[in-house]
Amino acid sequence: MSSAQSSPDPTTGAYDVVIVGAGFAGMYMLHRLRGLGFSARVYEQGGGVGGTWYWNRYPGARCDVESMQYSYSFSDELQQEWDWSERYAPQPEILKYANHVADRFDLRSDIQFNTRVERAAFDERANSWSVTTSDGKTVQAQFIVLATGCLSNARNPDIKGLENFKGAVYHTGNWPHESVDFTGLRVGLIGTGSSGIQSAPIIAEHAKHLTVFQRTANFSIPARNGALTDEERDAFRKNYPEIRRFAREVARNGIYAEQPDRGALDDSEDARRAKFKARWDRGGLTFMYVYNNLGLDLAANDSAANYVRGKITEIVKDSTTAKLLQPNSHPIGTKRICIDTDYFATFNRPNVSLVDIKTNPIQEITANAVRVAGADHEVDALVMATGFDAMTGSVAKIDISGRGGEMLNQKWAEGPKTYLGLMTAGFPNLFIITGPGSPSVLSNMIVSIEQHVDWIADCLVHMRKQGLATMEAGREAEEKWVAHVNEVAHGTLYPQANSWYMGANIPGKPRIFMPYIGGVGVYRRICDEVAAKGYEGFVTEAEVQSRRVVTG
Ligand code: NA7
Repeated sequence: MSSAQSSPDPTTGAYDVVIVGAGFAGMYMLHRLRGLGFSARVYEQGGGVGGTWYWNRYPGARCDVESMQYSYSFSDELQQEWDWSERYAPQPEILKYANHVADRFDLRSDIQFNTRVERAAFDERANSWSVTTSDGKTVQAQFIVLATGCLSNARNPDIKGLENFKGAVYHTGNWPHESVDFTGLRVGLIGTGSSGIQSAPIIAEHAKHLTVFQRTANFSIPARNGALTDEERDAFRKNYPEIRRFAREVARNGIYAEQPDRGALDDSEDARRAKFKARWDRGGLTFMYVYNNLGLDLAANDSAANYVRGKITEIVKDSTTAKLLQPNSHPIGTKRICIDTDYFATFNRPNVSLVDIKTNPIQEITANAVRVAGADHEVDALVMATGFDAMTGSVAKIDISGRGGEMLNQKWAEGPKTYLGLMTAGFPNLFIITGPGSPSVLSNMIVSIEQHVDWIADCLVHMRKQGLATMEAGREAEEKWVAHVNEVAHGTLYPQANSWYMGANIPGKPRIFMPYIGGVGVYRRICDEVAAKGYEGFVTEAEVQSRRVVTG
């Protein structure tokens, strides 16, 4: 464990590395760099660590990957000592864990909170980055690592009249720190992605009335959440080496689970139903991994989708509402599948109603109502569960200029281009953690974060040993990787959905399937091979003798 605060170079005042963001990616990056003797400064716009888990404080917020797996693996002491209370940790507990990690590894001294990185410009003469922050200061660093998160740029939709609404408006991705009391209020909830689906049942328990405005009906599987027993925790702890290895190398999505060995249509209808039932009863994301072709074959996918649609009909008493809640516009799993606690049953409550805004979009929001098809649905408060400008949104908020003053936003105007999701050509020494073109949001994020951080740390050590001043993605390697990411995506059903994976939730955003869907194990092997071949596809420049920026 390192404890000393990073000091910049005493003569130049420059850091080796600036890290943007103190979520799980930024914290682990800092920890690794310190251990390797690099000086690093982290800037975090929030008032504390935790990233996504700092901002998403809405009622019912919890992770949809099981806690024993949604946790760091880099320290065995950490994973042995931390007690997760439930199968799926609620947001406050994940935030507590993030704070525990920050304290345990003494990270805070190198993190500047309440500070946004506004601009980063590569200086070609100095081979370093000039990083300007919201407090008006500029620092130099040889490297910049964007640990800005994939679901961190909350997006308020542009709905006519929203500014005229007299009641409180909340966004799930930017929830107040104080508790919000909906008792006795009529609440309107716009959005039925994971955040809407998690929060609706809790809001309904308190509100006088909850009106859910649904544009796209979503598939959701019961979480079957519950307290973890000591035996369950111990079983994980004893087997962590194998569980973590499996998650990294074998499971496509970085989650240790039984792997499917056959396609859905290889089983008889009865056998198929029995398997779907077993997974439904067990609950959780692994519903989608009962067969190996649900993301590839539409007929196979339909069998799973029909099963879930049938379950919705069983749960929801009013047949019109049940029909509306049945997703029909996309194959199951091609929009991030949701994991819920009593979402569909919530519509059986007398104080909950569902309004279809697909057939008739919201016309306008007035001082006290949401107007749809000429009818005013009166509400006292609005909850926007309308999602994020995913994967690229937080990168795009920073003015980043690379070689020749090229702006990253301009380079990515037609869609993000990266080599391995880690670097982008023309922007030397700039790394992105879980960037577009890597498995990222299709995986257990912590598995992907640790892989990227370790790869970047190894890369910086390599550069230091070799006396390299810069490294950047080669244009040709980048083109090939972008084509490969696209090709793999188009071999699946995923591009058929208007999902945030495709940028489809942001008007005007290019429709590109952003994450790499080849699986975390395959991807890790590719990254490791590239490194083993001397960082094949990357372009490097040696240090000029008189200028040694990296020390140690
Ligand atoms: P999501 O999954 O992007 O969901 C956003 C929801 O908001 C979705 O139902 C959208 O409908 C709806 N939406 C977005 N804009 C509008 C407008 N303008 N009008 C009406 N409805 C709208 O975000 P979440 O926060 O729920 O979840 C993000 C991820 O966090 C999740 O996948 C997990 O990985 C955790 P649409 O589907 O676009 O028709």
